[in-house]
Amino acid sequence: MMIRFMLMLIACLFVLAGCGGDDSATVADLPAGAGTFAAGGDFSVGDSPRSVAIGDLNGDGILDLAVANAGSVVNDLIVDGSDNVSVLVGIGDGTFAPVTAADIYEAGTAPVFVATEDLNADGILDLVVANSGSDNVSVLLGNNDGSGKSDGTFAALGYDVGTNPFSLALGYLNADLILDLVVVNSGSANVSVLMGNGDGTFVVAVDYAVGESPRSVAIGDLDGDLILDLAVANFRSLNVSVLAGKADGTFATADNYVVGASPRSLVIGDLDGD
Ligand SMILES: [Ca+2]
Ligand SMILES: [Ca+2]
Ligand SMILES: [Ca+2]
Ligand SMILES: [Ca+2]
Repeated sequence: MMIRFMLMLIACLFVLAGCGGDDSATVADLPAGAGTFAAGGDFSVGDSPRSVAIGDLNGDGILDLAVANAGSVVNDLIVDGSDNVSVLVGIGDGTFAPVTAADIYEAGTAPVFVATEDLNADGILDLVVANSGSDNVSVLLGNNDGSGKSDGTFAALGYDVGTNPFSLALGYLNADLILDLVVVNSGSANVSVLMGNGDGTFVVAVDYAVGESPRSVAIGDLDGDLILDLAVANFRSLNVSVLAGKADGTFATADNYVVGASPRSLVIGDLDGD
């Protein structure tokens, strides 16, 4: 096996957004020159925030937050969902404006993960949301204000994926320089790969089997062929699935590697410096 990589498993770090039950996002400021954090403040969002993404979502040069409000999800079962995403607009001093109705965007049922990238290369950040309860992802494209800048609002599209999507990652899986999407489906033991069209839309998902109850995916070139591969942490089968990428954005059947108990998250890096 020529794969040269090491996978570092890290514990589930729910930074900023709580694991459920607390309906506010906590922000800590990093003082200049210091390696410590001071309390920044609590800002109300929706029910049971589970994930947060950071970016300048309204194009004013100040970082903002998008928070996925999952409602109550217990052992993958949705008890109650607020089914939306809250956008907290940064003021520039480390605090955020109060969320108003205009800052709340409907997603699918029980959104548990949110990421932000510019999917259609218009210079305006977009949001991608994994909806655990409705087995789909919501793509919220940032709206143009008519002058080429963000107007601070989003329009939603939806794409079906596997059962109980838990998290997702974005990367350039083929050579078209258009971002593509990988969604981890905890309930159906697979990942859904959705190739981007360039206009913010995606083609219908292609699914690849992985281990049981996958929770997290990382994208990186693990075998040095300059084509991105996937590594998936499988919570219940106690292993990591590695799917070697092909140049067209498809993937080989997974190779599985045993790891410790209940892997939830992983990162890819050159850990031995070679
Ligand atoms: Ca902003
Ligand atoms: Ca965009
Ligand atoms: Ca692509
Ligand atoms: Ca590769």
